[in-house]
Amino acid sequence: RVKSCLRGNLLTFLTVIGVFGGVVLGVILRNTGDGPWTQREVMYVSYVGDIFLQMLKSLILPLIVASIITAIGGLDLTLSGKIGARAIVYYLCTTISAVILGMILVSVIHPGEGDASTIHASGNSRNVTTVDTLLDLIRNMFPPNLVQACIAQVTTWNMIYFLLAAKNLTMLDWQISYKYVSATNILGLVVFATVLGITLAKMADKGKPLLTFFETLGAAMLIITYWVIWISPIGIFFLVAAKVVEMESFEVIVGQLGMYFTTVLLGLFIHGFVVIPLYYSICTRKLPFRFILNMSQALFTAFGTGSSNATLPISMSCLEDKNQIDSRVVRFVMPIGATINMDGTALYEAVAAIFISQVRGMTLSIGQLLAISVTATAASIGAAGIPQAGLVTMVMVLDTVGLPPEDVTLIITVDWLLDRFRTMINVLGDSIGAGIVDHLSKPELLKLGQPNSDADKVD
Ligand code: DAS
Repeated sequence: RVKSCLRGNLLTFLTVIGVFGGVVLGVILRNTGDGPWTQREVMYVSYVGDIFLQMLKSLILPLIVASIITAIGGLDLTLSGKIGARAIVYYLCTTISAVILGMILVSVIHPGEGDASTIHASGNSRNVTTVDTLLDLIRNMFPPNLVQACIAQVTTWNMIYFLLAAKNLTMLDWQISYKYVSATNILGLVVFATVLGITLAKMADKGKPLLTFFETLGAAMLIITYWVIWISPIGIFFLVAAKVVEMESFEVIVGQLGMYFTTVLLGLFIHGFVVIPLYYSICTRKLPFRFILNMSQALFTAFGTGSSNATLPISMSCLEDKNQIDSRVVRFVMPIGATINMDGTALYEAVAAIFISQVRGMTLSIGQLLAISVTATAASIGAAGIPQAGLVTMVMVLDTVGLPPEDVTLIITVDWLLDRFRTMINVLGDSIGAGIVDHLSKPELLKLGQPNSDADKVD
């Protein structure tokens, strides 16, 4: 136990060094050469980090499928149902409280006022759709593309199409891009694995051989994760350095954009380190400090990669090895949480949509604010756990209040940095959720006996 504790803390220390060292290297590299770095030059800096990211991504698919199938298949269906219900209730409560917090902060701070010099307004906002009746509200809540967003997970391909769309494509093109380029669908994978897990649980002994296969696959994935974790400080070092080198100058973070940046960051901090810990302490009657400290390796990886999905193997490892959370809970709720529970993203989408309406000089009605809170929640569910996915689904929230998709270009310059912070809060929210569900399910899990997760341990 002492050895693994020392190893774990050494890893966290090295990861922290990786993040801050990456910033220092990035700043040094930015100041060398005679002008901005080309994409090709940046690629040389990020190369090692990209390999690390690919290693993590290669684990995601088998890890998510094996974890969910093993977790659900290994539990009796009543308990699976209870664990799933507890997780979903937690996800809805924390996401809605994140949206409400964001709306309060952006309305009080009002970042959309003041010095507009940093805001390059592009395009003109269409006539605002009035949402005065409940019918309007419902009609506006679920524009066709929002449903698509919740079904067709955002992928890297969509990011490319989105960035084209953010230029001057119409919303229709945007819908087309969603429909045809969504290459992988993590949400669909989670649903499939859940259904297969339930089926194997119902099949009892007949399902055992397949269940054993997925148990072995999951154990192998976590062992590989353990090896990859040791590379994370180096990978994060180069990923952060490359981002610092290529980002637009910090000078843009002033005026309205600076106030917007501060509002989102303040909201993320309050939600992540006050609201979510409050949920934890109320549900478990314990203080959350040690729990959060044990997740720091995952939080710094989330910051370095900007991806909940890529961080998932490390989040699961921190929960099982450092916080001693039951592996049946971790492997059930974490893949689902990383896919649909994004508190940081929901808060950010609500703040950004209202900020842009402030910049446009719009006064939003109660109906519109309600519509934003609902679509921000739904859009965060529809966002995939990949870099800047929240920026893509934000277009649905803007559409609710009649703002054109191009308006995301008003905030795009600072989005890559905000994305890292909101990804950290997303991962923290998922992890705290696993801790709460584990605590609430403890009596039933103890009756089932210890999980056979020791097979995953490596010496
Ligand atoms: N980067 C996303 C994640 O992995 C969050 C976002 O884009 O809002 O959680």
